[in-house]
Amino acid sequence: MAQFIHVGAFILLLSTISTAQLRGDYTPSQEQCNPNDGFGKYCPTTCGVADYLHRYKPDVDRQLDQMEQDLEEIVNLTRGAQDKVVYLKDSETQAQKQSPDTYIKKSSSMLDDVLRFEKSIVAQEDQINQLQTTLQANANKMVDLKQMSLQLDQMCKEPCKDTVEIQTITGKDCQDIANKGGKVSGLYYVKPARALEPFLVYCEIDSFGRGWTVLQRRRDGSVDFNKNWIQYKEGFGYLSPDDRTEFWLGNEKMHLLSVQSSVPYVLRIEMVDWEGNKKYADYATFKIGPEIDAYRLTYAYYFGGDAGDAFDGFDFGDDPSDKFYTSHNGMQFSSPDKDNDKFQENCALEEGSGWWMNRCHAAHLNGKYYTGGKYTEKDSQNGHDNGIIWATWHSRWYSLKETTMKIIPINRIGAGGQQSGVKQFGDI
Ligand SMILES: [Ca+2]
Repeated sequence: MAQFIHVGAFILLLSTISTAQLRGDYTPSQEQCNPNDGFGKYCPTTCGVADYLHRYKPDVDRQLDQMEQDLEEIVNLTRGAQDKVVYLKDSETQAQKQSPDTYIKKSSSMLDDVLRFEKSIVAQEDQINQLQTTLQANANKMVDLKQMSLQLDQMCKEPCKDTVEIQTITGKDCQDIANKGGKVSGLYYVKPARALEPFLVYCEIDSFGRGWTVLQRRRDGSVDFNKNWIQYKEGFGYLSPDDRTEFWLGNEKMHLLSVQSSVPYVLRIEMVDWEGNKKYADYATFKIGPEIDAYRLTYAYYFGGDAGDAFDGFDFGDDPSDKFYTSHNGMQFSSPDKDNDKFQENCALEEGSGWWMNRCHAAHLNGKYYTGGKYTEKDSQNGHDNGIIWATWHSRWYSLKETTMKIIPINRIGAGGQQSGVKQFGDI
């Protein structure tokens, strides 16, 4: 190709020179140039040719470049054409082979589809299995419900029974009821001397004909004893004819019962620990003052028992005044919303219960119910010993399982002797 350009350039050069000469715009210097036969009569000298070439070289170069570009374009076009030919040939070849390829592609695509469908089917099968499981579960539930429905139908055919049986005999307390012939323990109405209305109590009537009026019962922690003044005043929890529930009879009722007669009462406290051991403590001349005196607790003396006299306080070893400040005789009643204690704070509020708080207690039967007995500062509210405590029997970090507070006229407790009372309790 370079050679071709060279020849072309030469031809162009000659034609350009002749054209210029003919136009007469070139006047070569005779002094500088020697005639050269090669150029004939029109002179130009080799120098003139050189000058000419020098003057026209840029144009020639430009034109040569242009030519080169043109030629390159031609070459490119040629090459493009060749490529097209090759492409067409290939296309032809491919066209000949195309049919099998299409089928391969199509079949491959179909395989993909099949795989996809298979996945979808597996997923749907799982869903169907799940739905079948749910369906089966529902069917089972339906069967259960039908059975329950049948049982309920059967029950409804039987006449309804009043499951709470209230005894008909009434009296001023449970001993009075026992004296009038009441022989079974259960629910009775009593009307103490100064009571405006009779109210329901649980009477525990034993084989000696003694009628105990029950004031408090803990047995399973089913009732929350974290209550306020009004609730402790009126009573809370549940009375049951078979002594299966927990309750606080109420400070007002306790007051009315305990002050009604010239014959003083004995308060008996019975306790059961988590090992099944049973102990009791009796207090003579038990009285609860009126509300105006904040239901103050008083008794004459510790009447006996095997649980020890925790109402008299307990020396915990923390302070010399422990025993004095944990005694209960003469204490007013405190509740979380009413502070009548000897402590700068409110014991009842800090411990979450109502009681005849001092600063605060050695005995506390309305404490929090701790299943299992043992508890720690971490378990308790504000780190206080707030369980069901009888410090002369178990540690203050041991909460009792069951408690009962009940009263009986003092002249009846001797029926069969004090020991018989113990024996009776042991037989429960
Ligand atoms: Ca206080």
